[in-house]
Amino acid sequence: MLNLVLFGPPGAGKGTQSNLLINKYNLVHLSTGDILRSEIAVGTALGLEAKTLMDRGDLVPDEVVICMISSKLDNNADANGFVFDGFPRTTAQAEALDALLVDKGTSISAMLSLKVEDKELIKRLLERGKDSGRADDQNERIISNRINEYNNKTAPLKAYYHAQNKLSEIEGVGSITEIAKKLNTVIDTL
Ligand code: B4P
Repeated sequence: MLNLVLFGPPGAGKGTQSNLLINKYNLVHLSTGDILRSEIAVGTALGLEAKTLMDRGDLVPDEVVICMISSKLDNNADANGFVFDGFPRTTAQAEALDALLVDKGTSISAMLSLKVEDKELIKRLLERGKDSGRADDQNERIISNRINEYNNKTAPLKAYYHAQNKLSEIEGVGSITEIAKKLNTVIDTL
């Protein structure tokens, strides 16, 4: 199986590049952000709990997202592999993901980490906020909180995957096609 963690700060292009990767390599896309937003859209209890946190740019509790991913893995038992987009975001999530994949007789193939400077991230997210309807894209204070959450809780995962020899860092500035080509080059050597 090909199991990729697509990594990077908010607005780095994870969602954008995931959509290209799932088509090219016939993988299942698991975006915790998308799953949470669909829970909010249908008004589940989980969605209501997540909305307050997401609107502020805070992370949702580990137990909630781990449970969501676990059930998605069970529902896609025949997949060729997965693109994990926006998950894991904490060490507890990374450890839980490793354990879930061991249970399925597989493991993470690589972490692909997109590098983009804060100024560019803020510009992209404010631009998306003009029509995304997402409260967390609407103002610079919330975007800065998301970037802080990333720096404090999520960025340390690069060391976690580096220790497993699975980290590749890719420049995330340039055209979407150029960045996709760089990701494909790394994946094709796995
Ligand atoms: P996500 O949905 O994961 O949001 P994101 O980080 O903003 O998305 P992404 O990084 O994929 O956006 P993209 O670059 O594609 O999370 C939202 C919230 O959900 C979190 O803050 C948290 O509250 C919660 N959450 C989700 N997962 C969680 C977890 N595991 N644990 C706890 N909480 C969790 O797109 C950004 C913009 O850039 C787009 O407009 C795109 O068009 C543009 N863009 C992309 N590539 C570009 C390029 N090369 N050049 C110029 N623009 C580009």
